[in-house]
Amino acid sequence: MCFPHRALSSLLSLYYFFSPCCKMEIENETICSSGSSSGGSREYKVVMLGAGGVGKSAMTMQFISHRFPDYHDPTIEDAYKTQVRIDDEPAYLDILDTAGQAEFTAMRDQYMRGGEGFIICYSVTDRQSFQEAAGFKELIYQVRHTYDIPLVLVGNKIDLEQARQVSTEEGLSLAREYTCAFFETSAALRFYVDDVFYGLVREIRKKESMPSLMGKQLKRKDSLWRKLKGSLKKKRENMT
Ligand SMILES: Nc1nc2c(ncn2[C@@H]2O[C@H](COP(=O)(O)OP(=O)(O)O)[C@@H](O)[C@H]2O)c(=O)[nH]1
Ligand SMILES: [Mg+2]
Repeated sequence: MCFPHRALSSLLSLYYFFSPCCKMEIENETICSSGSSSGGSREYKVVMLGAGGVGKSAMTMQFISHRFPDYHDPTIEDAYKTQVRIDDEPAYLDILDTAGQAEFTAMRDQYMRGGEGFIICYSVTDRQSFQEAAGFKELIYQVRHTYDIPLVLVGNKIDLEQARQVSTEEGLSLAREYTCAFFETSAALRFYVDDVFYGLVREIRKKESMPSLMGKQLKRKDSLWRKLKGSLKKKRENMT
């Protein structure tokens, strides 16, 4: 594989951040400001969204185990856990790597409801995947009835600069529309992978610090997430 380092070096400084405007809509669901915890660390429920083949699994694997898989079954939908320190605070990330077309999966509503933050991925080499990314916020809204959800937008595969179909400006413009952080990444080269997950945790923490949401309950979200994990387990058992 050829990696155009010169083109990449100009992209290496890319990190865009748009502060979510302080919408005062309260979610239909209850959210707890303290969240659930695992072994003393705050647990963050993260959902990877995006068209098939954009690199959701590769990014998750790189983040969790610093490895770029040769092959990852595109139909496998699974959850991964890891503990990291972000801004000097421990964080326990529970990452759901979705597969298939989110619009049609039976589990979609469950993970849209249970997730605390979403990473919306597209590939910079695939315009169709960018168009799909533009629809995800609306899908989340249909389930959550608020736009005030922690999000990060990710344009992956920047190592394939020669095959680029989506410009940085277009990604930036969608992130502005979403009022969310934006990163261009390469899961293959592990460029900006940590920044994506750290950025999302920072978004969730920022949202929690908003007084309007203090004191709410996370119990419902926890039980939804547990139910979702149960469905995933059942699906895996049926496959074997
Ligand atoms: N060149 C390049 N290939 C990538 C990158 N990320 C993923 N891929 C490849 O794209 C294909 C789909 O990746 P995968 O993680 O399975 O996509 P998913 O369907 O979104 O989970 C695989 O062949 C990966 O090796 C990347 O950053 N650069
Ligand atoms: Mg996958």
